[in-house]
Amino acid sequence: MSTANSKQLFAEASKYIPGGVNSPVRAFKSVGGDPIFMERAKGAYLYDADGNAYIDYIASWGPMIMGHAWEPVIEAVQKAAEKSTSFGAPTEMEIELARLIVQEIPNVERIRMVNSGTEATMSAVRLARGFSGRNKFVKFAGNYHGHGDSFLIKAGSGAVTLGHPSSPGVTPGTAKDTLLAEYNDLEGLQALVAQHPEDIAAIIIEPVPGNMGCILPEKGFLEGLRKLCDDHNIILIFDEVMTGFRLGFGGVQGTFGIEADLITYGKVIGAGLPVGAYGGRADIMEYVAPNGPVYQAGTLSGNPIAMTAGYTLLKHLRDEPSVYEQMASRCMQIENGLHDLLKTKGMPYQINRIGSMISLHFTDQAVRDFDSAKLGDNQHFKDFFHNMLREGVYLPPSAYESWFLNAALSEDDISKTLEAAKRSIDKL
Ligand code: HOZ
Repeated sequence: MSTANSKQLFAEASKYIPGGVNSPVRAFKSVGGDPIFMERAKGAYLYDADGNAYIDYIASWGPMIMGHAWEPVIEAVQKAAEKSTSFGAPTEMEIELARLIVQEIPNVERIRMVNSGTEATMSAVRLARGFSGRNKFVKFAGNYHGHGDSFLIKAGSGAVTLGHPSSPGVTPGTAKDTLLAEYNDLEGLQALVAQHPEDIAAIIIEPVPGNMGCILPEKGFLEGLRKLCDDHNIILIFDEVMTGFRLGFGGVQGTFGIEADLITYGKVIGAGLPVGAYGGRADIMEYVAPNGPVYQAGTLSGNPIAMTAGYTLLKHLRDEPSVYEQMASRCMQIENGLHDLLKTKGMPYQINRIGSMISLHFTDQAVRDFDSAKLGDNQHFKDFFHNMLREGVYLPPSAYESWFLNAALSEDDISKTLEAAKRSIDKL
């Protein structure tokens, strides 16, 4: 398989773009080698600049639930583009998408559209602070909430992939208001809250983390978290940028039956276009400008093309819940197949899976938090990643990222993936 064109494009990109990429994980730093430049994608397949095809297990980090270039979205986007790509004034499509979400997600009583998950989480924390009059908030080690200053402390995803979970450029003044807890450690969290009884505005969490690999909440953890927030008048923010409309239409909230006070969403709201949103309790959301004093704005917020794309996708997912069952069943086939292969090989590994999210960690310890996620053998991951890539399977280029399945994956694609995994694991 030649990747000469990708290599050339990377060399050219590196002259103009820092590191040759516009988002660090794409640079392949943690797995080594040069990134693959994509030219197009259709259904479950990516096609690179050299004409190679790959079965895609990233789905643009979640949102391509129906697969790439899904016709209903493409048609809707083309029609919307003819009417203008941006107005900077309200449009009816913003209402359609907001109404769909508010009507279907029980505790989202109001929703504000923004342009990315990062904007959504930054805005939600600012709102929680403004509403409560408190300054501090809690985040969990290894959770990633985008690249807002106050979140880049023990962050997961690209930050830890590159070995910089806490970024230079974040001032001590900002960092002091971010309190850190360990995921799945309710007692530790209770103790932390007890030390700051009147100061914590919010607890923000990836309720099912996907940025230190995929990790599942242990029994009682999310329930205990909800109760703790109620007991201390703390606003609970679920960051569902990855899990929203993916684990099921209701995201983690729907899957586990737990309601947050504020919820943040990302690119899935725009079917892969640059969109995010935050929503939740009306009393809190009405505190946002122009009704309330907490400021947040954006010319591109509620962009007509992105709203049309998101509405088309979400309406389909609401009406066709079988999409979720199909993706989960394919994901389970991958899980079972990998178990068989890795057990036969006799090497230490863990697989975490929920719905259509899955991750593989080369360690014999259960992966349940940031510390255990760090125990994975990265050399094995690197080798596995590159073996799979050569076989035409595109996995996340970091052991700290979840894999995301899409509904365009066929039985045949799953069989091909497992055959590729067999050859890849044999070579480890
Ligand atoms: N770290 C991001 C996903 N968790 C990757 C974003 C990207 O490179 O596109």
